[in-house]
Amino acid sequence: MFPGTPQVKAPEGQKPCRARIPDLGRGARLKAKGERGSILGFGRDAGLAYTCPYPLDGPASFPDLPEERNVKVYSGANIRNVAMVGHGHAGKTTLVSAMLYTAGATQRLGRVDDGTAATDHDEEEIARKMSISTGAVAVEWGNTKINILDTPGFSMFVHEAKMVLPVVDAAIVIVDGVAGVEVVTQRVWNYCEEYKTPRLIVVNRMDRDRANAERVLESLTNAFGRDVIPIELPIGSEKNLSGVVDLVRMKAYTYELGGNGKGKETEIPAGLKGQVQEAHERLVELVAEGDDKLMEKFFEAGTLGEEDLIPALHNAIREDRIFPVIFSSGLGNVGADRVMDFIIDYTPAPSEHEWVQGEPAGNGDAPKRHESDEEPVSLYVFKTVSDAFAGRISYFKVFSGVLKNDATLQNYSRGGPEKFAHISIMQGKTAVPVSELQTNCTPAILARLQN
Ligand SMILES: Nc1nc2c(ncn2[C@@H]2O[C@H](COP(=O)(O)OP(=O)(O)OP(=O)(O)O)[C@@H](O)[C@H]2O)c(=O)[nH]1
Ligand SMILES: [Mg+2]
Repeated sequence: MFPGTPQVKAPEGQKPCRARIPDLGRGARLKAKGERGSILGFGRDAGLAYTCPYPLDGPASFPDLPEERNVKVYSGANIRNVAMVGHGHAGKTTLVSAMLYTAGATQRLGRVDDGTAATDHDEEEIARKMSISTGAVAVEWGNTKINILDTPGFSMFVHEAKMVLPVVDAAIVIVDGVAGVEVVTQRVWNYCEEYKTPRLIVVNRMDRDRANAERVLESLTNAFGRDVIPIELPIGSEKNLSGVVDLVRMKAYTYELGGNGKGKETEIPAGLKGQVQEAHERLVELVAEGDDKLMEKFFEAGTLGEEDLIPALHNAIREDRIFPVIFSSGLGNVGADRVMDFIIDYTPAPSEHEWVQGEPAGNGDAPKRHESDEEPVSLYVFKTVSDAFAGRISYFKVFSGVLKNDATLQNYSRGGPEKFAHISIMQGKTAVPVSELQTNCTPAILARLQN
């Protein structure tokens, strides 16, 4: 037992309070006025439990605890679950490495080519320099935790991308800056259509010779229609790629190729101003088209500010009315910070789903579950593999309730009970054991199932 009751830093506008630590068990959860948060920080005392008498919706700090004992708490609104999907070699795994490095989760930029990318850790993946199965990592960016599933793009393994769509709230479609839309890009797009998954398109590898934003944008609109619209433009290309312009906030960010990935806010380059203005106006018009009130405002003022654009774009993306496009170079670490910003601003949080509908058991009704710890446990297994040593391992996402280690649940697809032993959270190649999992804790969790 950890002695004492540390002071918890209250979110802005709320009174500070005392936190109680009832239990030091792994995976213990934070309870705060019916609100729920997941616990990060897998240090020596992973998963400390705290109770706190006010709702928390951001990271809570525990200043009285030694550094390595600090944990962060996230509620549904501060979680994003996304899948990286796209054609093989478009740079999905490298971009995930760039996000991890930029967010300070790794000390160096992991590379697929030298076997150090976090989500390509299998021996076969390292030898072939490509993803073969889905890799999972979580990254903390600002006050949000982004759970990322990195799927393979090689056509023989692309079914993995389809398997994960039911457990994510958005797909990040990665497209090569030279090749544009390729065969597998179209395939993953069709999967997203089937599952109605909101999409954010990242045109990546913009530092390559012959990378061309205009040509790729044309190939995207030809393939997927006029609702595909840039919300960023690159500054320079090929070896001279130096940054991006945010068309919503109308700000430019510059980077050092191969640098720390943190963009510096600067003036929009003079030579790009005309093109940026034109692209901004097209974006504003498209966003206003989907909303009568905004349309009225747009006609009155002639334009819309970011305070209107950001929420309207967020809703349009959630409803699959707009497919925004941004630009990056994973290997050069240009724009990875903006990819994370855009994921947070524009892709839906799990708490935005009112409920999820399960399969009916026998002739009964299909159960509806709300995203809440208070509901009965329901989860969706998106992948099961057989391991020579560990036996049957399943990857799943908890949609409602709290799953305890060693719990037995009813399997609706096959009928019969399933026992969940050794439940863990995946972070790259590391499986972190936990004693329980909360709703939306992460979509990449694994358990050994025994019938
Ligand atoms: N020039 C350049 N090369 C890149 C970039 N991103 C990735 N690459 C290279 O492209 C190759 C493929 O990168 P990956 O990150 O493995 O691509 P992927 O989309 O994960 O590929 P699959 O796992 O096979 O679907 C590697 O050799 C990378 O080093 C980039 O931004 N610029
Ligand atoms: Mg990959």
